[in-house]
Amino acid sequence: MTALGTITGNYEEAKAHLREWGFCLIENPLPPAKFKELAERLTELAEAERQDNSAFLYDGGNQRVFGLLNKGAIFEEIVQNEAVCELMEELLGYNFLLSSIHANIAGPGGARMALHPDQTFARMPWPPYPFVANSMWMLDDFTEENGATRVIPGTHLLGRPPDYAAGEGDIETQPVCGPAGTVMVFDGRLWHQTGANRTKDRLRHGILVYYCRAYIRQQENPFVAVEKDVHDRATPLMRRLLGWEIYQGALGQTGGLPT
Ligand SMILES: O=C(O)CCC(=O)C(=O)O
Repeated sequence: MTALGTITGNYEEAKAHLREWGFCLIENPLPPAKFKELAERLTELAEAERQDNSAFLYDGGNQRVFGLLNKGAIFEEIVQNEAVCELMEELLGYNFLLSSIHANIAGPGGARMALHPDQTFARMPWPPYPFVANSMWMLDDFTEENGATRVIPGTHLLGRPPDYAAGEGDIETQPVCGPAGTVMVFDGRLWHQTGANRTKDRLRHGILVYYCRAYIRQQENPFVAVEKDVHDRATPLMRRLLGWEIYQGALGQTGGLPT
């Protein structure tokens, strides 16, 4: 048991948590050595972007590292992770797409983020299912002190974002904690935020692998933003996730219907 949620290796149980709470926690979908490799690569990238002044720094101590598909083959591996993809299919249906992959590093002094669901781009009314869903790969232990992602369980069922004018942006949230090696999968309608990092010297490294239904526009345009060599070596699953496949014979055509 964590502060909130239950870490499980049983995907039927995880699907029940997604339905009830809007998130689930899955245990080591990859061996610990892979998480270590991810953490090392991300630390190297974040440091290099700080050094060459290209780092995206915000909220008083936090850093985003964008476009990870171009920044190491290990990131290609995690977007295709079998366990996460099974849960994404449950949330987003057949032939869902990769929307983006980037890291969010919560650093000492980093502020709590505004409370939000991920599908704020979608106009109301929302249908009774998510358009998008996210996964947070915990590369460090996520604790309340170091800025674990905070949520309000069950808000995915409200079918709307918080009403900020009515003060709902200030409703108390709870941290979703877990040891490094845990992945939180969450419904795009769930109200959540990055926690404040109240440590003196500990970074919280997390990678957000974000997916969308096959007919929703991807957050990052893969044909413009993803390097040619990544497309060239893409597996059949990766090609589908990037958006190379035609969906239901209708979307993604290049010069008419396939014969
Ligand atoms: O970093 C986190 O804990 C959550 C990030 C988040 O909510 C977002 O990027 O939309």
